[in-house]
Amino acid sequence: MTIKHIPYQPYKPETESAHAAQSFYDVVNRRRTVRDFSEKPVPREVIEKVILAAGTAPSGAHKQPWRFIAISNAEIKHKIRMAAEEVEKDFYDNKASDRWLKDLEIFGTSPDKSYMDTVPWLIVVMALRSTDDGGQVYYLNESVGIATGMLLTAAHHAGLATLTHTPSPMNFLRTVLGRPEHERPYMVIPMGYPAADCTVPDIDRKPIEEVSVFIE
Ligand code: IYR
Repeated sequence: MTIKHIPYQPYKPETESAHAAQSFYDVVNRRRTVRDFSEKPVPREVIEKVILAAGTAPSGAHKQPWRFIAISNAEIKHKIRMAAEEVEKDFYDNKASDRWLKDLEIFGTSPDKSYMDTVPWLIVVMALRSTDDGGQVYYLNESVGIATGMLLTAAHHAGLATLTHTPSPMNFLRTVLGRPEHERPYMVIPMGYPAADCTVPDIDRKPIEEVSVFIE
């Protein structure tokens, strides 16, 4: 049995595709990972829309195997900061290889995650290992990865800055947040306005020749 099919309503940009593609690129090309956030509040409604945008991602058999835990509660953010700093200390002091630390050196990252107290929202992305009623999910990492990318893009489009944080191991998130077994912590995304004096590393992006192969 197939689900009822309805006419597709194509999205038609107001300008021709070449122009629309250029302007979207101009917008997303300004997205940067940010580690200094402003305390300026972001209304819950904005975060809800950003999450809804993320949830438009395609997923294996349309199981939508994700949940976005949006935290503005100062105590919970602080708890997450403390637990994240503990695992990060272990990462920087013991777990990371010399090569890894060398690759990170230029970015000046460290176990200090004080931005978690400053930023108005922490979004913890959960990958659902099964549906809420115990059903099978498919292509879990691919599906959640796409949705997370869309979350970052939607936040950027709304003028918000983000950071992709992957404390390792991150199982503590499920305990701190009291989430069920089938939710696997996938990423922590601080989301808010950048601090007024925020700086970012002066890096380049690979040119089209390097990131693509065209077979025409
Ligand atoms: N998770 C650590 C380390 C880290 C690893 C990579 I790869 C980065 O691109 C950035 C940081 C941390 O958050 O500091």
